[in-house]
Amino acid sequence: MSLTPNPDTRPPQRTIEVHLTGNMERFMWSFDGEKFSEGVEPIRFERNERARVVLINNTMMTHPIHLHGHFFEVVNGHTGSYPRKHTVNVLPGGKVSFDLTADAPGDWAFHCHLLLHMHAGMFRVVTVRPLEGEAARSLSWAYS
Ligand SMILES: [Cu+2]
Repeated sequence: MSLTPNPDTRPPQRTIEVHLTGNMERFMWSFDGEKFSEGVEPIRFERNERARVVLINNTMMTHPIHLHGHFFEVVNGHTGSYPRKHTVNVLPGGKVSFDLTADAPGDWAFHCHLLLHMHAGMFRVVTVRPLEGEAARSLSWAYS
C-alpha cells in the first residue's frame, strides 16, 4: 500500500495490453513481438488521460519494466492506496496491471531495465500529447 492516498483515483478510461515477448535461446527481446529497431509506433497517451496498462509476460524470465517521466499505481487490490512505482517486476508467465495518469507531456522511454534486453529491442517510446501550448493549436499527434 502507499503511505498516502493516490493522487488520482479516476477509473481508467481505457486499457492497453502490452505483451513481453522474446526468445531466450536466440536472445531476442521485444514488446508485442516487435523489436524497437523494427521502427515500431510509439505508445500514445492523451495528456492527463487515465489509462490501465496490462503487462503480460509471455517469456520465461522476469522483466523489470520501467517507464520514464511518470509514477504509476500498481493495481493490487488496495484501491485508492495502490503502491506508486516507476518500475515493476513482471514474473515469468505473469501479469501486472498499473493505472497511469499521463501527466508529463513529451516522449518517454519505456523499457525493460535489464539493459541487455533493452538493447535487444524490449523498448518503446511513450508519447504524451499535447505538449505545453499545443492544445490551442490542436496539433495532430503525428510522430515524425
Ligand atoms: Cu527483460
